[in-house]
Amino acid sequence: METAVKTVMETQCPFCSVQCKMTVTETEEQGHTTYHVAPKQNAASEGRLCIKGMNAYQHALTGERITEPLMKKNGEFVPVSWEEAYKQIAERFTALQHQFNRDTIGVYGGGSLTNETSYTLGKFARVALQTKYIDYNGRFCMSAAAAAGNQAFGIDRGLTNPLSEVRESDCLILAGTNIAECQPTLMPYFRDAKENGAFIIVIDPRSTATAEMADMHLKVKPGTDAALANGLLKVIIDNGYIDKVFLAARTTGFEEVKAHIDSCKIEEIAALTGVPQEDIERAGRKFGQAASGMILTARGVEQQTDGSLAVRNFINLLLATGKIGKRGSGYGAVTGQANGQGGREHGQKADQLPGYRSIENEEHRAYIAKIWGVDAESLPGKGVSAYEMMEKVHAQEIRGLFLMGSNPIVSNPNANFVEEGLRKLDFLVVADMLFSETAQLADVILPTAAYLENTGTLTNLEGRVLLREAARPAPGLAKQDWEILSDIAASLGKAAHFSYTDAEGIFEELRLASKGGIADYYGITYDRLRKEEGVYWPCPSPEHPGEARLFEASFPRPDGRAAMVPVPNEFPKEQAGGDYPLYLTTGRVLGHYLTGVQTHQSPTLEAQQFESFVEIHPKTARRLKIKDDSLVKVRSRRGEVVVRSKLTASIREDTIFMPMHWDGIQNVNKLTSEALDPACKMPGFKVCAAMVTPLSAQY
Ligand SMILES: Nc1nc2c(c(=O)[nH]1)N[C@H]1C(S)=C(S)[C@@H](COP(=O)(O)OP(=O)(O)OC[C@H]3O[C@@H](n4cnc5c(=O)[nH]c(N)nc54)[C@H](O)[C@@H]3O)O[C@H]1N2
Ligand SMILES: Nc1nc2c(c(=O)[nH]1)N[C@H]1C(S)=C(S)[C@@H](COP(=O)(O)OP(=O)(O)OC[C@H]3O[C@@H](n4cnc5c(=O)[nH]c(N)nc54)[C@H](O)[C@@H]3O)O[C@H]1N2
Ligand code: SF4
Ligand SMILES: [Mo]
Repeated sequence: METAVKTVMETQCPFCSVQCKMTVTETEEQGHTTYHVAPKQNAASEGRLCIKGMNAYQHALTGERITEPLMKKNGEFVPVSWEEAYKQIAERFTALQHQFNRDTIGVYGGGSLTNETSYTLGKFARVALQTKYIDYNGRFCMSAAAAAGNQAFGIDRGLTNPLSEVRESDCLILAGTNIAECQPTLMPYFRDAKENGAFIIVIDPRSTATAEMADMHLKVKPGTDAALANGLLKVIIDNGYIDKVFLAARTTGFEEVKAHIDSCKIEEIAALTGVPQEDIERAGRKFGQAASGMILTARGVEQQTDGSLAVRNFINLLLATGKIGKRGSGYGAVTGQANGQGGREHGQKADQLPGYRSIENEEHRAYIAKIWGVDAESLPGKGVSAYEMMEKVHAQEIRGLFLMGSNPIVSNPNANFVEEGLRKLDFLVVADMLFSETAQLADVILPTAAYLENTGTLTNLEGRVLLREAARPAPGLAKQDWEILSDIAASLGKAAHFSYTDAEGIFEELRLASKGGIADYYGITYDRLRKEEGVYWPCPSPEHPGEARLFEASFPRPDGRAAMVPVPNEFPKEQAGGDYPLYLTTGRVLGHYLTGVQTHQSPTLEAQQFESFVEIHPKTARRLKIKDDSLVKVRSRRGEVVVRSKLTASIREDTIFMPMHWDGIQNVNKLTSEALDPACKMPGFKVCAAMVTPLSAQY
């Protein structure tokens, strides 16, 4: 009798920032292969998994994986050897750099990449290609919160406290974060907090599953969070809930904030935000009176053209009430992608060197140049943000692009323009495991390892570094991302700087490169990560336990204090009216991930939700003669899409919502605007003016 052969794979989910651990067991029996997925204990997920994690193995094991390098010849992809692919890449990039200049090649990364790959990608751009143009999809994800954290606290780490302290907090404000669908395994922290007596306030234009758990839901008009935070601040200041001792000892700028708040009128804020005055007053009182409190923000607040300021204003609320640097009191930017945190620390950003060092700081440049064995003068300067890179692609200032871990045709705002630009490129290289919409435009596609096959560290939303080790070999000729980068660097004559043999070797270099930086990983080793359930950064020495709660004694700014700043109620944004009378906001659903390249490969997830939709309030729909579950056209000043209507009273009457997980005719980013936050270059994904019409009326 044939016996079953079991392969047990210990791994970590490739999707969101919780980074749940799991065991995937493959059983071969009588010619059949079955998979069993079981959650595994670790500190953040506490042994839970959501539906995406349970089904992640399906995209990694699909027959649709890219398993060999492909090159476009006469408009068709044909398999080639790695040698041929590398030769072609080196020749084309070098020729373009000779013909134009070094900066004519752009590098574009992603927050799903491990710390080791993110680090190598930054080095690849600066040392192998010597281009200043590198940025990554995290610009669309974390940049507003990062800017706000850096300005207010002097450091940007997702949560300033460990997740476990959510349970000990008396009042929680969840602003523009739909944890129930986007970090589902964290929900028990909030339910427990509630059982412990916490008061939970959710700020969202929709009654999401997260809002349903709350004690209060402020159904804000999209794009007006900065004003709403001013309203809450006003209630707190007017009622004397401020912490004078904390303000005097630990902050600067309160007087300016107070003067600004004194000039704000709560009725005006209520009218602007669409939140009733009594609700603003009650929420402000609850937060002001609570002994401890936390504020978490995510993309609802941050993906705005004033996103960094809106976050600063929520931070103002924490500082005014002294609710930070203490047990159960702190701030959290709920990071998004698997390595949304680590991916923004080690050099994928246009202005950044590893360890969160600045590419414009002479000392930082000299330190990193020494680690890399190059002249500091040879390091390029600061480049531009992700969408600005796409503008340069469109203007043909960037003629060649190296893309690893992103699908910009679907995820960038103003997607029609972005696609037009990418089609103009002289040479596009995409490293991916699947045929993304962007990969289809490539000249060369390089097959990479998926999460089950790839070793490296990822930093979760708490700033906890976790090790994920390869559990099976990559299919066919697919390689690890860092291997591909090292090989191309070698073809460009830079082998000496990229002589890595494994991910751990890169991590050892990253430890040194980050040493003394803000995001200091020096004390973290693979051995420690294997023994401990992850280690928090900053961790400056091997004996250091890692810092779980930040800011207990001081803030890492030159004066040791946190900086408060007055934030205006209004910021110029596209307003609804005329031909586009509705506010369109965008986001996510439980069962799909980002542009859907991975989750659309899962039959289980696809069965849950196989097409996009637009949420419309029934009253609005009646006015526009739109029936439920019917095809509609959604238009904005930039383009149009066709999706199915979903009538729901959970959304504001002046607002419609679309998820971002579909491409082509359903791609919501054909509608979104190219306007960026001037401080951090975050696009305003969360609000633009739009209109919906029944499709049938068009024919
Ligand atoms: N299922 C699933 N989970 C994911 C992802 C995924 O694609 N699918 N992606 C991961 C990534 S990369 C990220 S960045 C995170 C994103 O996590 P979230 O930011 O929580 O997700 P979103 O759905 O983009 O937006 C959150 C909420 O903001 C609300 N919102 C819209 N406009 C406004 C506004 O003006 N103000 C306020 N206050 N709220 C507003 C939306 O209605 C939505 O409910 O999720 C991660 N987890
Ligand atoms: N309208 C609207 N647009 C948005 C958002 C929104 O809320 N609304 N959110 C924005 C946010 S927060 C984000 S994070 C972006 C994300 O948007 P994208 O950057 O486009 O992210 P993904 O869809 O995850 O694309 C990742 C690609 O990389 C591949 N990939 C995954 N893992 C790896 C790996 O380890 N190595 C390599 N080489 N490839 C890999 C996948 O197969 C996929 O093709 O979208 C942004 N766009
Ligand atoms: S998607 Fe997030 S919450 Fe769900 S299993 Fe993966 S890491 Fe955990
Ligand atoms: Mo994200």
